[in-house]
Amino acid sequence: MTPTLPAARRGPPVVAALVAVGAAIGVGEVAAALVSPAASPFVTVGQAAIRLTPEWLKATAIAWFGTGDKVALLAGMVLVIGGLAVVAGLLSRADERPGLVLVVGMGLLALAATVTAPTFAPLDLVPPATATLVGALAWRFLRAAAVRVPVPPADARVGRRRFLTAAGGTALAAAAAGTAGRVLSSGGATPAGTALPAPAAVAVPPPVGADFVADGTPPWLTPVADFYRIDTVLAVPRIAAGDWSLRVHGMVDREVTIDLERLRGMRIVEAPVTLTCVSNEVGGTLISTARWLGVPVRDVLALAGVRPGAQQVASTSADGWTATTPLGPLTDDRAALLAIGMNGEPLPIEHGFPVRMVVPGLYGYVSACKWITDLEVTTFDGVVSYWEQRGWGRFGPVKTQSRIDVPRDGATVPAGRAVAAGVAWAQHTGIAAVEVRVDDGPWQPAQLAAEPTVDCWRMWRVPLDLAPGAHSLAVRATDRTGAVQTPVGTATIPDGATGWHTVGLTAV
Ligand SMILES: Nc1nc2c(c(=O)[nH]1)N[C@H]1C(S)=C(S)[C@@H](COP(=O)(O)O)O[C@H]1N2
Ligand SMILES: [Mo]
Repeated sequence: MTPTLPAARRGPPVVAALVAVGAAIGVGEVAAALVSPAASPFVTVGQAAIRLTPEWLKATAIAWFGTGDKVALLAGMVLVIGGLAVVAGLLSRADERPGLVLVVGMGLLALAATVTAPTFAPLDLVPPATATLVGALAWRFLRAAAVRVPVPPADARVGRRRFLTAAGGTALAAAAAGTAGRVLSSGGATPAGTALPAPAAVAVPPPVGADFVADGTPPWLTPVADFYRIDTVLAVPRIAAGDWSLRVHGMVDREVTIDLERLRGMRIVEAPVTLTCVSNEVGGTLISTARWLGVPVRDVLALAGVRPGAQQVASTSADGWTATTPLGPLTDDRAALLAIGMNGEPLPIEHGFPVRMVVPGLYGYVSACKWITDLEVTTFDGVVSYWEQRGWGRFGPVKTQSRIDVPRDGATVPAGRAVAAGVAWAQHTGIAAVEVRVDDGPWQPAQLAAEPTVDCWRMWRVPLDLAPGAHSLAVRATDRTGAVQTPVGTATIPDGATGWHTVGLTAV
């Protein structure tokens, strides 16, 4: 008869598996910080999930979690990894392989995510490789200690104390490594203290009478803290000003690479521009306005000399995201900028520090590349952008739209005189009229605020007479070509939502 070992408990192998995957993730963080800041295996796997997420699932995630979709993804990853560790731990009482399979499987996944990332460089292999090795060693060590914790009534104290010391020590080291990694890789970019060059000329007068804030519209210029933010990055690229450069190449007479000092020395322009996201639903808030300070894109393109036959410019960010913009809007007289300043401050990291592109009249996904590092002059078929690859339109001009900000949908207001107010936009074309309709009544022209530039949104207000009862308000805008906003509702994909924004209210 073979001697029977005391049956191991369930808990310790589970704790061992949780701590081992924690150790792998923590070591991955610190290795990334030391070797290749953007190559954190945890973030890289999340980033691959974002790249591979089908459109319908992305739409569902945004519908459920809104702009908190990234936090939801990271939380989901933690839950999945934790759940798998619990299962592997439970299966590992008699055999260490389930835990090894988990750690090595996670490592292979991270390696695959790393080599398929658009910014892959060989050094990026170090963090996932180190993480896998350390995770596997931690698992073998902790599991060996775990199975020595016997089930009572055997004297469990010695085995248990040894295991708790090993697991606790490893967990602490993993947490320290993870924290150190996060802290180290959050250095680098420092927008604060970078003085901005002065613009050569004040492009537009200060916005006087451009909003109806007293009636409930947003301010004409959006404070940076309230400016909407959309991008695919889980960890924002942190580029030190001194490390930044922009390569201009492709269908050009001569390839040029310019650094920040050279860019700052070029002709500086400041212009207010309203940015809009193509994913903005009718009535949505993915639209904001800022004063952008920077160098006209056409001046930078002129340094390189655009060759005949070129049709568009592909811009690439430090994280490998791409946008393609037709040459027309980049080279006509509009304020298409390589921006370094936003509302009088250096560009915040979240909005693209040190340099991003802004083009009036185009949705952000085809123009507003943040953390920009590369401009390739090409043909329409030469480069297919990140979102075009995922089924979104190639060109992305902003569609004429309008929104009711007050009264809010579902509001109860006093019957009688009421003021409705909101915003309308048709960037680079301009808004000529806004009308509001109560129920099936006549369209009533709204009063328009000042229009400092056609590249921005335009605020409106209209006094209404509301009889007691339930009502619905609809708004529609007319742009400066005379085109009236269509009532036909379409989805945001492939090239922007259409339809009239409508709110329901009760007058009492
Ligand atoms: N590098 C990078 N730039 C990007 C994006 C991105 O995912 N990555 N998203 C674009 C989209 S879809 C929009 S709408 C705007 C939003 O800019 P903001 O976050 O400054 O408002 O940035 C654009 N620039
Ligand atoms: Mo967007």
